[in-house]
Amino acid sequence: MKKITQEKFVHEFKKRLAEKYALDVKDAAPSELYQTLVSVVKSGYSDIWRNTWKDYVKNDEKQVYYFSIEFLPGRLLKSNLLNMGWYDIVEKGLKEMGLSLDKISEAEVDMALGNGGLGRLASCFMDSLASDGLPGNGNGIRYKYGLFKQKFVDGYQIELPNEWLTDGNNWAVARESKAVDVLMGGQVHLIDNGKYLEPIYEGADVIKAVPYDTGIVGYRNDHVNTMRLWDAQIPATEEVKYPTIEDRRRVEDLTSVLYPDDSNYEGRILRLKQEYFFTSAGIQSIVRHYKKYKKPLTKISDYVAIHINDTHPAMCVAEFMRILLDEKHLDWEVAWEQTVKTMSYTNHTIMAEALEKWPLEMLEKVQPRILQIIQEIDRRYALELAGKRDQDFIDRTRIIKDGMVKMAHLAIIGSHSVNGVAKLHTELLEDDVLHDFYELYPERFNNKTNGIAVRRWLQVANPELSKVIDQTIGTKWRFDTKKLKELEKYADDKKVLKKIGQAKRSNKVKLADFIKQETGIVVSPDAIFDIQIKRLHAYKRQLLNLLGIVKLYLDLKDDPKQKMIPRVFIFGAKAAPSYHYAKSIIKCINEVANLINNDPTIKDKLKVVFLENYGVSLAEKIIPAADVSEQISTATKEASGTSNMKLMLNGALTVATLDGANIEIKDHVGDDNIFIFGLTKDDVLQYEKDHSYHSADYYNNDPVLQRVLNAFVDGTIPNIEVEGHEIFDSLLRVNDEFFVLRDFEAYIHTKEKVAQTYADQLAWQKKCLINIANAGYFSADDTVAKYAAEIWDIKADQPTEGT
Ligand code: 26Q
Repeated sequence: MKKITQEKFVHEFKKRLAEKYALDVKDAAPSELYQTLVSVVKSGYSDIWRNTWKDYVKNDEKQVYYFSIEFLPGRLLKSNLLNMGWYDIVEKGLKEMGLSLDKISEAEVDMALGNGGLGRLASCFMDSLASDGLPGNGNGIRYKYGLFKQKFVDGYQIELPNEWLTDGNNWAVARESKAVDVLMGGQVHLIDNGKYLEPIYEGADVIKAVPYDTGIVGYRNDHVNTMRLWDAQIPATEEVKYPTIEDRRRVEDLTSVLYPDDSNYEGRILRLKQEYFFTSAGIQSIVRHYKKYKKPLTKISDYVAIHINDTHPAMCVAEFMRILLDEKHLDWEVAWEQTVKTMSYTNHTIMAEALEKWPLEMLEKVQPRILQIIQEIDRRYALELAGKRDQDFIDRTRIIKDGMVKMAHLAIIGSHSVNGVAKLHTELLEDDVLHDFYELYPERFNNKTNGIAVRRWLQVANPELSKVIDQTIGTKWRFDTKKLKELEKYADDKKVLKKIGQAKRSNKVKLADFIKQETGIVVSPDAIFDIQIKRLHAYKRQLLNLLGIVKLYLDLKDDPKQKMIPRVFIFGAKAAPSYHYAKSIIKCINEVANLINNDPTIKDKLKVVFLENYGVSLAEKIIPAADVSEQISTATKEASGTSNMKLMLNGALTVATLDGANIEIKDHVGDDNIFIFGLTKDDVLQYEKDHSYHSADYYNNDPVLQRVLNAFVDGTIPNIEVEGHEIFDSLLRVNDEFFVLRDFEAYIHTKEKVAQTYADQLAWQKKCLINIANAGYFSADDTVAKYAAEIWDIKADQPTEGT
């Protein structure tokens, strides 16, 4: 990294501000200061960035390419400064000029090119690949509009476009010289030219894919990787083919919007086109770059690993085959061997409605040659199993069935590795959802429990707590998060516990100020801050949380003098625009919030805050201030979860079902330091098998539950005539698919235990400390190191001295 001193930084910053905007520091707007700072920061790592990728080729290093249709990096400024080792110097330098890093940082618009967990995981992995010194690249789409901006109007979610590029994004560099052509649509015929079968395309659209590269700075290791996002443009030679605005739109729209549905598959042709577009562009650029290695294509899997993040880039398998066959003229068998050795696939869900299946006709429309290749892979797969497995097995597992292409089957058959994202999730894949494939290819299956970028989620987001940790165990944890474990030695040290409590309190004061400023709601930092932040989905059961809140409210109305520790319930959640039920839950939460926050008998004993537009930057404000982390999905439904890890790392205690990575959190902190409740995996699977669950029984037999549910339909909660009935019906008439009523009593009981525990602050802080100390096990640095060793077979740089 370029060396810097405070003096040099101040000089450089002023010089660039004057050059770029002809302004003095005191006259510049925050966005001008921000852009200037970006240019200083970029100049600090640009030499290393160039060296990093050149060294890969020079040293014949194997590289991984992480293909993901979503990346959710959030803001890059502070995280880059931290990783470069420049944070303190720049913060002080800015202060010397009368400026604040915090304020300038707020001028950065979040890069929100993802929906939630899967996209954020991809970005945590990018940070960790670089920080582990690994040769790793991202490959994705540069959407013109990020995930919609959420507003509430009368309690309803409204979606506004997220035009994140209006100010330009100066972290990325457009590389016209590395553009590739992607062919889509038209027809294809194979002709035998005497040497091989040559595909002849007719009437295909040629789309120019232009890469925008962003440097991903490793943590103090002089290593900068690349995240490459593709934009779709009309090639200069093809301008005449697109004479009208609508024609041009057809191309430009390809990379215009991110699909806002998560955990719910929708078979839209534009989505399929996006999938092929970034897959083809990425694979073409990899094969082109491989030439620099001067090695034969029959060895490409020794130098290239390609990772398929969920099935969205599953066409990687067919596109790689297409290039090896049609352009490089390898034999099928040789090409197939290289493909399987190169590809690996992560599954992120077991929910049937989220599994991608595309009609053959759609694939044919998007890329007829790719369909041909998939059909041939499928034919050979069935042929190979014929006689070895019964017909039923073959029909169940083949790629094409009933006119549909199953993308998960393509990814599994075309990869040497298939992994789940938490122990329980992998177990469910092996025993249940993908059991046939597990039987067929047991060696391909493995678990890689998710992890998080501890640098962003603790060092950047929570400087107060970071300082306390430094003072207690030194700073080594900043390089190796497992060292956080040393905190456990101080579990009974009252001084340390008090300091942890003070850091939390000061973060809660900050969040309370923010809430006041954003919503006008006044909350007390002495209340329990109880947090649920994640996409809004029925299986995540925000509704269970809401029923618990309504119960507390009704109890307080019965007995307003009741002594209780004040509670503040904070929600952050976006619903997919087409997900009607999720939007109804948002409306109900907002109306319950209105009712409670404006009821004078409640005073400040209970407050409900639903913050708008949840995303990475808002998460960085909320998480450090959390006391309680709600991880209450129906067991088996949440593949892993990652907000559970972020909250634990920041000293929140988890209220959890035995689902996803919650189980591993429990295993690390022990039963005394987490609040577990509810149905287990086996209970849920049993109910789903024997259909013995009748939600109405729980309503009929529990007067408390009756009263809470009636509040949704009898006017107690105002302004939800429609939504209240919808929710009531979903729980009672449609038999409560996610067992909300079944888990209600256990949940209430557990929340009572939480409040009792909180009353003894020292005991509470001890549990917080144990959670922080054990969160190091969920570092994405370790997760990625396992992918590198066990799946990708890539090696790290020799570590350099921290700067
Ligand atoms: C698919 C087809 C068409 C349109 C949209 C989609 C689509 C988009 C996004 C399907 C799924 C997603 C996102 C899924 C996701 O975020 N899954 C989460 O992944 C996390 C990281 O592994 C886990 O921690 C969560 O448990 C899982 O829900």
